[in-house]
Amino acid sequence: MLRNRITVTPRIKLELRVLGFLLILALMLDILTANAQITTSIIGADPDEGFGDLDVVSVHCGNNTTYLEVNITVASTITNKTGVDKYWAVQIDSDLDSANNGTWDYEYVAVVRLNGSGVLTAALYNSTYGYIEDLTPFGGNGTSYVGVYIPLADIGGKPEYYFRIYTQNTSGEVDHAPLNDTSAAEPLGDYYICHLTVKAPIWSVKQPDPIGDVNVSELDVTWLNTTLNSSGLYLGFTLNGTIPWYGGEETAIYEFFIDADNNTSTGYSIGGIGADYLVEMSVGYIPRLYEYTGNGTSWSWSLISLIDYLKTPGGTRELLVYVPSSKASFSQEVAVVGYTTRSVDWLYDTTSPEVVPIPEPTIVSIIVVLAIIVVFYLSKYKKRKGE
Ligand SMILES: [Ca+2]
Ligand SMILES: [Ca+2]
Ligand SMILES: [Ca+2]
Ligand SMILES: [Ca+2]
Repeated sequence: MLRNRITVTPRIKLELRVLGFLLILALMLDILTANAQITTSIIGADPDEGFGDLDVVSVHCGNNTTYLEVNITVASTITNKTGVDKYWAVQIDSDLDSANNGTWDYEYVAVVRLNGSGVLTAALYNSTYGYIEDLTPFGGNGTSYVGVYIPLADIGGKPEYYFRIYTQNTSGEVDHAPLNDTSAAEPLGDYYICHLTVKAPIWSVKQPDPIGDVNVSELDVTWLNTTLNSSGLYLGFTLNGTIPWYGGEETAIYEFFIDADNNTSTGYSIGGIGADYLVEMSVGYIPRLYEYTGNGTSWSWSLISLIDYLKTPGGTRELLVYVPSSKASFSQEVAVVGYTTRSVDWLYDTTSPEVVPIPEPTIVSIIVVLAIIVVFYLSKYKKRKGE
């Protein structure tokens, strides 16, 4: 009896087919839009060192709610070669501890592989190259790029990631990016930063600097901007020219001298301040935070940590960095002097000191303080009445 209650008429059959078709269409659209919605932007560039399709020249990243997309542009059109495997690999530091350790520490590796017959595949591995899952690659043969979609949920779903790139063929590793510059003063584990969300600071102090006071546009500061709040100190240069992508200290060095107690008798004496901290970035490297260890005039600094730039500086006129209060203590209002130079000729630009006020107390903390005062006087008043 019950079985006969549901009779599949031709009309229901048709409706089921339409429903099925719609479901498949929706699924396809979902997959397509999951990938199509991603807009990538350039986060790093590397010189053409003559390694052809295994030579990294730029790196892009972007994301939607589901995927992180990483895209590597190479120096020439990619071709397959019988008997040769080609690899483009992205090492991913997802817990961002490379900044603190000063050594490169990655948790994941996304590897795109082109085999001898021209088939492009990709997979995600852990830090000991244990297989996690297959990934969706794109580009490859006949193009000058390779890219890969990585599910964000499988790499920790973080607001930013640090990347290092390398390429490899059957005989070994070929190119590294950022450029593995062992001649640098401190060849620490530099990397690219992929920001999934950019927190642009609202400047509390903006100070102009003359245009043309140094004849190298990327060294010519036009604005020094600062903000101090309970979470840390934001520092910004606007420059007259665009910041190069690589070249190290020969090309450009950007420095912020920070007088953390606004006291000239402590720290390195420069531009009328006593700098207790220094933030320094050589072009193509990650900004570094140092603490002053000298006698006031000696050039003596000790590295605390690498710190983040808030936006990719290469190819733009803005350098934005952030010093979290977990890495430096700002006891009073802070004074900052900006300085730019390059080691090839030591041409430089320097700014006047800029004083950043201590953060104003929030409404909540004002109410709490007022409440404590009221309770204190009330208890005093009660005591008196009792006497
Ligand atoms: Ca390269
Ligand atoms: Ca790590
Ligand atoms: Ca200037
Ligand atoms: Ca000081």
